[in-house]
Amino acid sequence: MLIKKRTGIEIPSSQITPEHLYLSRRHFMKGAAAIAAGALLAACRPDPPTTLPPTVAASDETGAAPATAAAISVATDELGRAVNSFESITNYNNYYEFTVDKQRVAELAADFQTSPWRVVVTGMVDKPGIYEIDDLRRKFDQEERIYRLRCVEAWSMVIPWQGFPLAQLLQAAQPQSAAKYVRFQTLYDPEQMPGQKSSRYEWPYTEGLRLDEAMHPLTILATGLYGRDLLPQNGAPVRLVVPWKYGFKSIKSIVQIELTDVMPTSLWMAAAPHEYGFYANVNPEVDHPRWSQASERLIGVGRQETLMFNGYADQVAALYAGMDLRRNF
Ligand SMILES: Nc1nc2c(c(=O)[nH]1)N[C@H]1C(S)=C(S)[C@@H](COP(=O)(O)O)O[C@H]1N2
Ligand SMILES: [Mo]
Repeated sequence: MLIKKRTGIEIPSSQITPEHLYLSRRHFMKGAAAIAAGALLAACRPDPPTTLPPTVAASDETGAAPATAAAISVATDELGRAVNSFESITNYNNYYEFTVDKQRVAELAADFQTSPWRVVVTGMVDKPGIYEIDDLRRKFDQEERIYRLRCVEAWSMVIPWQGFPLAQLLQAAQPQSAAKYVRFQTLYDPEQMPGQKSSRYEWPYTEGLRLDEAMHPLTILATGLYGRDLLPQNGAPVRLVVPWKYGFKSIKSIVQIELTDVMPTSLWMAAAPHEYGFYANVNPEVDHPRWSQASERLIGVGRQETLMFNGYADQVAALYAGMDLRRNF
């Protein structure tokens, strides 16, 4: 876990690590031509072997040349895995409200209105509240966290988020002693989010955590990545990030956070209860009914073994002491 404490509301670019600036500038300045050429290169290059050490410069899937070792050595997670490129993180997304095509989310979400935006904190709390997005940035210390994101579909990325621990917001709301769970809800607006017109899922997207999971210091509300505000495709203006759980728990574009004594039913639990449970902890030993979870494709690097709790076992395994992780999947 890499925590760089950030103070203040907006992170001035002078405070962003030179490595990130380097990485982002490298990508922002690359023209479409370079990317297209890279894609060609990528097409005729095999996936690196699974044994590739993560510290080896990881090129992104656009095939762009890897940054120099010196430039990326700091922009890694605590396991030494290089952060994915800004392009990868913002152009390969799951956001079913817009489309199920990961490579078209960015384009279809581009005009999504994320301002003004309010987040309601409600339910079993002594201090319910309505927060403007700027309140969230101002009232809670913004930090940078480099986290692995492991999708249940067996691909993964390393993402440098900005945000703040959800615990800070919950503490401000003062949960009542009967509160046991936190339920999160995405904006419901089928005009802006055409995917919500599909009756296949029970909209709006909802997710849930046990209160102790929600209070865990690794659990954050993210408002940015790579030193910039979130783009719509990544869940602007504010989304959850729970790095030891499958990516679908990290609900995007949140408008409501409710404390409750009932275990919330998530959109995915409702859609396919035998495939998606409440916990959804990353677990290489418990396969998805339709595919193995033993390994994953780290975008830009290649296939590698999946780690228990996505590599955060030291910090979170105690939350599940004595639980049958096969039954509580
Ligand atoms: N509202 C909402 N949140 C969502 C999703 C979604 O479809 N809708 N997809 C989830 C899934 S499956 C993953 S893997 C992550 C992807 O986050 P990213 O696109 O920012 O990498 O968002 C999660 N949060
Ligand atoms: Mo996912």
